Amino acid sequence: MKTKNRRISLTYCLLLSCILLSFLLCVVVRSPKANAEENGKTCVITSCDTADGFSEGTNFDRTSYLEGEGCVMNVNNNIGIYYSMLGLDRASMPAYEDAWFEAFIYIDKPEAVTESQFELLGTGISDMYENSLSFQAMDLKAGWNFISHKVDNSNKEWAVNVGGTFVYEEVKAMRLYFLSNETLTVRLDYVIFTDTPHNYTQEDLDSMMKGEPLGSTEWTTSSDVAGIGQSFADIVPYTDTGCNASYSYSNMIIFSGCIFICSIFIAFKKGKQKGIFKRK
Ligand SMILES: [Ca+2]
Repeated sequence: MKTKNRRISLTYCLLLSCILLSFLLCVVVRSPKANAEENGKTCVITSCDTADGFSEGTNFDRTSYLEGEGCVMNVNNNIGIYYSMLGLDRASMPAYEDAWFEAFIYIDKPEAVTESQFELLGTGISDMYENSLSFQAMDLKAGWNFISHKVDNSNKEWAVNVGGTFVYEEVKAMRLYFLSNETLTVRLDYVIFTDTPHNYTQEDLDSMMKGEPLGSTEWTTSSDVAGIGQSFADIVPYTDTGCNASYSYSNMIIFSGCIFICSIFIAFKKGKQKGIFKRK
C-alpha cells in the first residue's frame, strides 16, 4: 500500500514537473530577447500595399512588385516619395543599437539620376534632424534593388545628423527622392526596421517579382519633389497597420509538444491503472 502511494506521489511529481517545465520553456522562448535571437524583431514601416500615408503623386501599383499585394510607384523627372511615420508603434521598433533600415527599390534609369537620397526625417521636414543615404550608398541598378543599412548616427554610409541630431526612436517620416533631366519610373516596396539584416541576390529578387498588366489605370504624377518645404502639420496622418513584432511558430510547437507529452503520460498512467498495459 505504502509502495503504491509512493508510486502515485512520484507520478504526480513527474506530471507536475512536466507541466512546470513546459511553462518555463514557453516563458523563456517567448521572452523578447530569446524571440529576437530566434526570429528577429521587425517593424514594418510600410508594406506599400496601399498608397495611404504617401505624398501626392505616389500611386499604388501592381504591375511590378515584390511583396504582399503591391508596391507604390512614382513617375516623373523629379520624384519625391514621402511617407509619414506618425502611426508607427514605437514599442515594436528594434533598439537603435540593433536597427537596420531595409527597402526594395525599383528604378528604370539609375544612370539618368543627377541627385538622390533616402532620408529618415526626425521632424518630418527635410534637412532637419535628418539621416540620409546617398545615391552612391544605395548603389541602385536598373530594375529591382534591395537596400539594407545599419541605422547608425556614426555610420559613414549615412549623411548623419543634418540640421540637428537625428533620434531614431522619434523618426517622423521618410523620403526617397530622385532628380533627373529624364522621366524616371521609381517603385518602393516593403520598408522595414529590423534587427536581423537580410540579404537578397539578384536571382532572389527576380524570383520574388510579381506583376499584372497595367490595365486602364491612369497614373497621376507628382507636381514637385514632395516633402521639400512641406511642413510637419501637412503630413497626411498615417493609416497603415503599423509595426508588428514577428511571432515565433516554434513557441506554439514547443507548447503543443509539452501538452502532447503530458497527455500521453496521463493516458499511459490511466491505461496502466485499468490494466491495459499489463505485463504478460
Ligand atoms: Ca508590398
